[in-house]
Amino acid sequence: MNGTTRADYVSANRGRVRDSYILMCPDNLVENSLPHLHGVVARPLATPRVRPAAFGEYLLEFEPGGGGTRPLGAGFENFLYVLDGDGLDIRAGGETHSLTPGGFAFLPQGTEFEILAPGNATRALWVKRRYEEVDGVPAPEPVTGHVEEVEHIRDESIGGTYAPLLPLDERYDMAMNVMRFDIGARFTMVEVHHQEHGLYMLEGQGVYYLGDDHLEVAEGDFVYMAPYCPQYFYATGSTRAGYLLYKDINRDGF
Ligand code: UGY
Ligand code: MN
Repeated sequence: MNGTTRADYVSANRGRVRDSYILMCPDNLVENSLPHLHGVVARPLATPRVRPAAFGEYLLEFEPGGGGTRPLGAGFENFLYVLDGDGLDIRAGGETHSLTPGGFAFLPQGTEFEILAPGNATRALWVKRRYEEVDGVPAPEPVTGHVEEVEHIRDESIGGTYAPLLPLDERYDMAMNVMRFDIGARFTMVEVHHQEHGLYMLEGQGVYYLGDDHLEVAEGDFVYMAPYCPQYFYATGSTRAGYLLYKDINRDGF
């Protein structure tokens, strides 16, 4: 590679690994491949190797025409969110959904999916976890949609809005929320809760207080927050900040 990149200076590294959180920045992400995905660079963000994470989250970079060579997702519930590019075709349960940036699909455990980037390069996030069944609680349904078609609900405790991409009722054991913060917005409390988070910065920048640290975060950064990690965010910069947040919900923690 010609020229000097920020990664040439070790002291420019912003990545952090702590007991209660992990920060991974674009400069930290290593190329991987995953079985049955061809023409796709996979960058694992969280997996159960980050103890105690009970979910996987991957940044997928599709080359034109890249995709799955067979149905994927067996044994897990799966969520896909298109970040940018031409989009993805997701085929599941006999239907094809064409997702553009901001589009998403949730497939309950037991519904495998085919995936293809039919146009030019596309980037997407893939979240997977094992569904936690509860006696007497019906199974979740598939969901597809677009972030701009979902209601963005004002929440004073975060000083911003959240858009639940999935229903929040007890059939669902995971939430995927898009949170948005105007310039200067801040949480009104330091949250401490038993759920874990996978947070991907979609836009803007801000400061995350995690455990005992204050960390600058910006578009493209990923944060894993373990259960009980104290967390507080305030938006900085000159544009709106936003992130996509995974959270396990509606289960008792046993
Ligand atoms: O729902 C949440 O736990 C959310 N307010 N947490 C966060 O954004 N760090
Ligand atoms: Mn939280």
